[in-house]
Amino acid sequence: MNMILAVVGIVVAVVALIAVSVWMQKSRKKDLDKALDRSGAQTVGARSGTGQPKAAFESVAESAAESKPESSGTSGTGTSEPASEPEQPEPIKTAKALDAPESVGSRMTRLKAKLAGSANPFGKALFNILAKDNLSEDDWQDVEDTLLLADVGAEASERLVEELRTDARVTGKADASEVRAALRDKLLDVVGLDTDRRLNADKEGANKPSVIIMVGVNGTGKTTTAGKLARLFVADGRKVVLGAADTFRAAAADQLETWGARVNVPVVRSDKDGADPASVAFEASAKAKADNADVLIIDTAGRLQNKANLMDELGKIRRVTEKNLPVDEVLLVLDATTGQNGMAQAKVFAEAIGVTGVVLSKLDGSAKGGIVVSVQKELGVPVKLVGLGEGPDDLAPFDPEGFVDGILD
Ligand SMILES: Nc1nc2c(ncn2[C@@H]2O[C@H](COP(=O)(O)OP(=O)(O)OP(=O)(O)O)[C@@H](O)[C@H]2O)c(=O)[nH]1
Ligand SMILES: [Mg+2]
Repeated sequence: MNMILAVVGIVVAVVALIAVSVWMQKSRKKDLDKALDRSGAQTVGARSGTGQPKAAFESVAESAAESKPESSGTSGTGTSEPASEPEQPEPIKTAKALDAPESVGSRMTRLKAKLAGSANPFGKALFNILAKDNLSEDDWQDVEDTLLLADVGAEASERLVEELRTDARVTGKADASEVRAALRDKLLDVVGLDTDRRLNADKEGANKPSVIIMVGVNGTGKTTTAGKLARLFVADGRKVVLGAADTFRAAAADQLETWGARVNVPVVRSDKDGADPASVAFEASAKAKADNADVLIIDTAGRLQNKANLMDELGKIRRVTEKNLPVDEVLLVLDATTGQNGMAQAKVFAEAIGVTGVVLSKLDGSAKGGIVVSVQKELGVPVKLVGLGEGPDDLAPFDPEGFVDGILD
C-alpha cells in the first residue's frame, strides 16, 4: 500500500514539474514576442475594442478558396518570414534589416518577362485552330470552348467568336497571322485598352493620406497584396501606414507586421484575438492622419459567416475610418485560379462595401485570367493590379496588351 502511495506521489510530482516548465517556456516566449514587437515592427497597439464574439466569424461556405490549408493564410507570405518561426530569437536582428524594394523599371521588365514566359495551353490551342485554312463549324466551336476554358465567360466568348466569324479579314480566308491579329484586337477591345487603371492614390489631387481598404474571401491574397503595395509606395518615396483590421486571428496581424517591418512601415494592430476590427481601422486612420502619411492600407478578414455579417463588418470599418479620413479605394482581391467561381464572391463584396478596383492575384499560377473580362463587366470597375507570384515585389499594374498576348501566345 505504501509502495503504491509512493509511486503515485512520484508521478504527481513529475507531472507538476512538467506543467511548471511548460508554463515557464510559454511565458518566456510571450516576453520574447513582446520584445520582438517593440524592437522590430514599430507596432502601435490599437485600442482594445469591444471584443467581437468569435462565433460571429466562421468560414464562408461559398468560398472556393475555403479548401486552402490554414497555413497558406498564416505563414502566408511565401517568403520564409521570421514571423513563421517565432521560437528563434534571431528575428530581432533580421526585423531591423530593411529591404530595398525593387525599382519600378526593373520590376516591370522582370514581371513582363514572367508573364510572357508562363506556359499557356490556351494560346497554343487557339493558334492551332486559327492556323487552319478553312475553319469548320467544329473549329469555331473549339475557339469558343478555348476562350471559355480561359474563363473569358460565356457571353463574351460567344460574342467574340460571332464577331470574328463575320470579320472580313477572317471570312476572306486571310492568313493565320491576320486571324490572330483580328482576335487580338477584339480581345483588347473587350478587356478595355484605354481604361484608367491607376490607383486613386496615384491620381492628381489625391487625398493625403489616401485610404485603401483590402477586401476579399480568405486566402485570395489580401494581406500579401497589402504588403506588396506598401513596398511599391515606399519605393516611390511615400509614407505608408498599415492597419491590421483582420482581428480574426493574431497570426494575420503578425503576417502584416512582417511585411511592414521589412520596409519600415508602422502597423496598427490589436493584440487581442477577436477585437473589434473597426476599432483597429479607427486607430489606424487616426495614426495615418496624425503622422501626415501619404497612404493608409487597411487589411481585413476574409472569413465571415454570411452576407449580413460581411455587410455589417465591412460597413462599420468604412464608417469608422471615415470619421478620420475619406476612403479613396476599396480593392477586391480575386484569386485568378478560382476562375468564374470568383464572380459570385465579387458581387457579394461589391454589394457589402462598394469596390473601386480589382486585384487579380496568382495570375502566375493560372492561364485562366479571362475572368478579367467578366469581373470588369459585372462590377463596372477595372482590374488595376495583378499578383504574379509570392515574392515581395511580384505585383504589377494590369497591362491589357501584355495580358491579351499572354492568352494568345
Ligand atoms: N503564386 C502566388 N501566390 C500568391 C499571390 N498572392 C498571394 N499568394 C499566396 O496566397 C496565400 C494566401 O495569401 P494571403 O495574403 O495570406 O491571403 P489573405 O486573403 O490575406 O488570406 P486571409 O487573411 O486568410 O483571408 C499565401 O501563401 C500567399 O503567398 C500571387 O500573386 N501569386
Ligand atoms: Mg490576410
